[in-house]
Amino acid sequence: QAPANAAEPEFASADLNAWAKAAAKSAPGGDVQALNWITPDGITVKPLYTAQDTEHLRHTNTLPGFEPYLRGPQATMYAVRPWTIRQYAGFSTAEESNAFYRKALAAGGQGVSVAFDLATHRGYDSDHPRVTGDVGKAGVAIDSVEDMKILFDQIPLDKVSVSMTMNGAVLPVLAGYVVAAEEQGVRQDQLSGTIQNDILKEFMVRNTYIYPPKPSMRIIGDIIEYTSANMPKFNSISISGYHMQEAGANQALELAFTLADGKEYVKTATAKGMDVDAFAGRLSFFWAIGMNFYLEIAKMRAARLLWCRIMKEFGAKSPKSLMLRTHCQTSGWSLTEQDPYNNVVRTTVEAMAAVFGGTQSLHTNSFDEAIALPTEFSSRIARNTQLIIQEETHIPSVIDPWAGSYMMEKLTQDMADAAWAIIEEVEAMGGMTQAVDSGWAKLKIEAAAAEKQARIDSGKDVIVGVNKYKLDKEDPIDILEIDNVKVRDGQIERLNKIKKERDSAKVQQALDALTAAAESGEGNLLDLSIQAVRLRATGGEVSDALEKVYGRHRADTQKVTGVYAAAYDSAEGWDKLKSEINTMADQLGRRPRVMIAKLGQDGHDRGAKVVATAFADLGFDVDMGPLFQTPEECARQAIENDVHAVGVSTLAAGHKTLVPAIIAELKKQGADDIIVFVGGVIPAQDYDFLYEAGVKGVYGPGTPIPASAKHVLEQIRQATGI
Ligand code: SCD
Repeated sequence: QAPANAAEPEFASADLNAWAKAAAKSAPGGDVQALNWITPDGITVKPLYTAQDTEHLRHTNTLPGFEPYLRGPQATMYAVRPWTIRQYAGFSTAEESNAFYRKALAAGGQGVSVAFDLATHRGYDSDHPRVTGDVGKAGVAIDSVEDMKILFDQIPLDKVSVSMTMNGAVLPVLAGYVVAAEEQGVRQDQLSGTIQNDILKEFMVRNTYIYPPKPSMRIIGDIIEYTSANMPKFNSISISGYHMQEAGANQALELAFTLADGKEYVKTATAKGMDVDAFAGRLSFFWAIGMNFYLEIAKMRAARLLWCRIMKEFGAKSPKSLMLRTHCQTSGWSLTEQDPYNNVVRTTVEAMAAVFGGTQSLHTNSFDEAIALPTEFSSRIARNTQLIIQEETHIPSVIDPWAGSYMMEKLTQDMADAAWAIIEEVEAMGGMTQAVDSGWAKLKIEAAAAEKQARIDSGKDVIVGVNKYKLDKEDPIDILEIDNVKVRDGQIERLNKIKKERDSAKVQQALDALTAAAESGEGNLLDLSIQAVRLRATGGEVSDALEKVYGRHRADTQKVTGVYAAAYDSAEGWDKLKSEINTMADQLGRRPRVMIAKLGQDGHDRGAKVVATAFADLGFDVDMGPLFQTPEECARQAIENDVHAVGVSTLAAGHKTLVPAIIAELKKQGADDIIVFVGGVIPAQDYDFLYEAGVKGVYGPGTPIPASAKHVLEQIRQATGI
């Protein structure tokens, strides 16, 4: 047989026009264009890609380990070392979390990733009255270095890299980790790991900030300065798009805002006089990986290309500065409460996208995370999902396996272009700090979230088990419950002991030095925090010392309007509900008024904002409570505004404490005619408890907003007797 010769085709050569004619025969309405999918980012995904699509692309012939690092930061990638399996975890006490980490490491986990409780995030010790419902709930309670030492007991910090998701109380937490290591005999230059330390996205989406933006940026500058001088193996920041996508951003927005945040941090550090190559190699990134499979891979490839371009603009020379390294987490938002074992499949698909995209480190969610904290069983399946991809599939044997795909190369460029246009828009505004400060960036994400919810509620975006193929009956699954009162009592006991045994005068001096440095702008705040924590200053005290000068940031509660209504596609039910609301408004002499509230330290406000937008679009009069209200403050506002109903949005497991508390407060303040409903992440097991406490409606994830609105309207009708 003659050898194959590409110049002499064996078969007839491709004819795109002929294909278009053939395709038109089966395309709806004979229109091949109708097969295109326009993504929420505005990118057109076609049913067929050919060599023509890649002809004019500039970056299709690059190599991994070389600029622009589109194909990966390492020359050999997973062929030599697969990504780190780094499962984010933490709950209850330091003892319990430590036991969990050690078991996970023994069972194949490869790094530690600490989830702190919301009290710690927001700079409150466990004995603070504002955090009664939050201690130990959505993460581990850490008040002092004594807790930190227990957290890392028998985990050698010179060998195991540790990620800490901390942004608000970043100084006492990072200081606590450094001192805990020191007391384990580990030097600062031996420490490897990552601190999230990404405050800009907190102001946009995650909301665990403490101070206003400007002093928060100083803290970041100080941390970059300190770690680059003393902790060369430690990643000083994890610039995170994850929470933006979780809050509703499409991928182009996630990519653009995150890279724009990164530019802002580089500017902050260089403004301190640092050479870009002295710190940029330790900036790392963090993406969400959702169900949009091809685009997620394209996003990760595009991210590396754009970061290299951005760093060159800053004059970076070192390869380490030019290469974008990233952690990824499968999307928590994509998980459903309904038919929850489907979540194992969703997470697997997302994990594969992260791996094909070339992540350095990965967290796979547990299937029960839309309901409660993961159990040991669900955590094992989540971890094994990665182990199976790493060790059974041979996927890691090939570097950047999608390279050369007409589709993937084109989508990579399309994603890069879409994000670059947004980055330029942000630059024109003066950079991300301005875009965040003005509220523009947050509203962009909220609008995307409302659109997405409307597409789901109207059945345009399918979610199996939620808006299609629903089960008639859902069986409850085992969940992990935290005895919050017990954790809090234990923490308070340990706090009291520390305060009794330490040298209080010295502690006060160290705290005063921090306050002075905040005031003067001189000195390094991380250095001073380490000194205070070494003397056993608590996290709350370190945070307070700075709050004296900086104050606490209060976010405004703007909301988008009209977006949900515009994207909601089944007009029939919508119009009927609107007219029912109008009728009620006539009967009441005013519109039915609802306050959407967030209680405790739970800052996840995507759901609250989307519900507020949709209710307003339907014709309710909607008040949005500020974040972090106590039940007492919430009741007062509800009464002052004369609302008919308070809707509590809860995503951080505080509902069993905080919801009965708001009902009791309303009663105490003489307003038990105001009805209370609850939405968010609530295990089925807790529904009866909430109804017995007096709640009039519980709406779990997946409840279409018009359905909950109809139910609320009915309850208001009963309560007002019309
Ligand atoms: C890797 N190495 C190689 C190689 N692959 N060397 C040669 N050839 C190869 N093929 C080297 C690297 O250069 C590095 O060494 C070392 O091996 C470790 O590899 P790495 O790729 O740097 O991996 P890792 O140490 O795991 O670091 C990954 C990141 C890091 C850089 C991404 O920042 C990280 O671990 N981030 C995790 C963040 C996280 O877990 N966040 C949780 C957020 P050198 O270092 O010497 O170069 C959770 C959260 O927010 C949830 C939501 C919420 O709470 O709201």
